[in-house]
Amino acid sequence: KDQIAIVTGGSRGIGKEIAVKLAGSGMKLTIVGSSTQVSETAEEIKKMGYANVLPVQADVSKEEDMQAVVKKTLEAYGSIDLLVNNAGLGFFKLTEEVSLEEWKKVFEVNVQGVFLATKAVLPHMKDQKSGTIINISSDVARYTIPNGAAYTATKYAVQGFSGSVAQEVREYGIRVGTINPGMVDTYFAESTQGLPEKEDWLKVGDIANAVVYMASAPKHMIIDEIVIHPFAQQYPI
Ligand code: NJP
Repeated sequence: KDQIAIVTGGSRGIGKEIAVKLAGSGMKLTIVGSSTQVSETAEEIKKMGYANVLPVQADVSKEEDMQAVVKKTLEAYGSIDLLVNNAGLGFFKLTEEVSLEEWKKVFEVNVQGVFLATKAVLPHMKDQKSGTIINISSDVARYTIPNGAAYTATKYAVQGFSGSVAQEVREYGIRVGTINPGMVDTYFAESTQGLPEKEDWLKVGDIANAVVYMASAPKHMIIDEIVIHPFAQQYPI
């Protein structure tokens, strides 16, 4: 049977490479992004030789959008086996400089978005009694950092949400896990991918490989969490 995946934030950065590697592993895909870039990215991936890439322009923080993503995926492919909650944003500044709008926005995308996408796929995964949900969290949920309290708080929330849902859906054969990357060279936090100063950082493929590994684990096995960071980034262990 064909294996079907939804990747949020699949238009660039880590999510785009997750999409490419999942397509390379034989999966059919829906990629989600809030801007029109998602369609261009789908065309790019198709040109690599992977025909089954459906772009859906949707905002993960909107319930009707995420319900529509699931509906369109089921109409196109008939099933959903993997959800990768990857869409996310971050900004880094002193706490007193964070506006309430910024605080709300980062929670809406990073936490509410994970909730709404998960909520939308669960009825289908429960019916089919299988499925995998991988949430791209962050190493900041394991090792707090200064100047990123709002972002850090969202990723702790993703950890808590993931652990709780994992227990809830276990009896349906559904696996939930997180991947917690350190610094990855992407467009994250208004950055640009490929800058020379990010040469030592993780590459998008490092995280995409972890997703493929986690998603393709045999059914008797669950990988709860992978923490992965550049060798150049030292943790206070
Ligand atoms: O970031 P970036 P990454 N609805 O900015 C999409 C985590 N992480 O790949 O909406 C739907 O290159 C956006 O598309 P668009 C991080 O927290 C990263 O690095 O069209 N989609 C784009 O495709 C995040 O969870 C680092 O602009 C929305 C994508 O999300 C994940 O990795 C370290 C959206 C963002 O691509 C991927 O981030 C770490 C919305 N409302 C964790 N808002 C790191 N890079 O160092 C955004 O620990 N997107």
